Amino acid sequence: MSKYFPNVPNIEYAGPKNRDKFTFKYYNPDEVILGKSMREQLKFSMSYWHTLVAGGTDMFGRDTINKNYGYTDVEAHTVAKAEAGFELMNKLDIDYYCFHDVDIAAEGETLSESFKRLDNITLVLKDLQKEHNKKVLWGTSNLFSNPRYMNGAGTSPSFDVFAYAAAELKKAIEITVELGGSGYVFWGGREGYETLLNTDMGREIEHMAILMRLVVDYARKIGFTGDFYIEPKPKEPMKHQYDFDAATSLNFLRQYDLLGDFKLNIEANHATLAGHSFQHELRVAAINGAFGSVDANQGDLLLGWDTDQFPTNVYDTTLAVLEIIRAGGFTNGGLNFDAKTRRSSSSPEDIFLAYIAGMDSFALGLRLAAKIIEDGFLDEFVKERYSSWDADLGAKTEAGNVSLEDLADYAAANEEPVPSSGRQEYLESTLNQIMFS
Ligand code: XUL
Ligand code: CO
Repeated sequence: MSKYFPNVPNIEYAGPKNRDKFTFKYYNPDEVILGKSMREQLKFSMSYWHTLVAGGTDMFGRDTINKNYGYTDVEAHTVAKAEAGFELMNKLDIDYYCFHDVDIAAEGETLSESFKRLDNITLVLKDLQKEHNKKVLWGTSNLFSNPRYMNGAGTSPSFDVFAYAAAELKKAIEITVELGGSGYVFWGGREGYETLLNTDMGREIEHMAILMRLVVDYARKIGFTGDFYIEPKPKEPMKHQYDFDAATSLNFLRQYDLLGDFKLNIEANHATLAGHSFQHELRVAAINGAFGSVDANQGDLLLGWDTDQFPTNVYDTTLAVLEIIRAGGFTNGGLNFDAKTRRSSSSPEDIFLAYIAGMDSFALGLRLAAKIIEDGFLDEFVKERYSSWDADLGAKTEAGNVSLEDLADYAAANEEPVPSSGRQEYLESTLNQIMFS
């Protein structure tokens, strides 16, 4: 099938010395690394919205890339877009995709028209999935673009808007189940505020929890066995969003007893917008048993907004893969490229080149993370750094078997404690040595 991208061949692994632009240099899908194929370790996924829908429009200019796929009629275009997506996944050897309801079928004039369009395209997607052996990583509902959601969806001050959002969520979860999706994402696009002067924050957050509980209960009732995810983001579009970062989202999930059904979908560019590193957000999710999925991209520190660029920073991909592997790897989740080409990368070929760049950067990250794990130096250093907790009173303290008096007696009987060096620079240079040797 080479109907929509005739200039692009199937992308195959050719090794790091190859200079053909349409090859993988590091991603060799069936090569086994750390006990699993690269394909299983990385579980790459295509984002329907950036890849098949977005045309490059920004605040200052209109589309630079044509995503009509040869059709202007809504129905024909909807099907062509899906076919183009499967051609792209086939050529890049990507097994999964993620979508918002409005990506797969444009919203109609009424709820019933929108739902009819969704039903039609779901049948098409189901067939395409079967024919090409592709799966849905997660589905979601776009509850932020339509003007009705300008004050939020689940957190809207209007009950009617809340109910409308519930209807859209019900349909989106039905489609996700129908397509066999293994996840469902809540990204709180406008679930936050512009000013506290007009906002009842406590009530809004409570409403969001009610809506999530209703969706979970309904989804389980209709047979959804996958994971729900919150995708934290601190701001943009709103000045403040309630799912600010991993820690804030976990607090919400715990408070409303939703942690049994939810994990986190960590996006690199959202992490940096929150003033954290990608690695930090992955670690917070992991130590709370809530690591679920990843939206892979990167921001530009000089721009400071959600540029959703394809990830090419190999230090970041390496440290991210290290966190993912230490968290036990992906189960229902995967690595979704929530990434778009820059506005001036304006040809269809650029989309393939961007995916190759992102996939190769994570593949190289996986190879380097494996080197770091196999080398063992970092693990050994951290183990040694905490070794005073491994025996005697340290171990008893961790086990909860000491009193404050025991600790005071111990401190009094000992000399002034001498903290040991954290050796940051030495660790950073040794990391370079491991990565580049
Ligand atoms: C927006 C973003 C979304 C979510 C899904 O910043 O990341 O595309 O991933 O709604
Ligand atoms: Co995202």
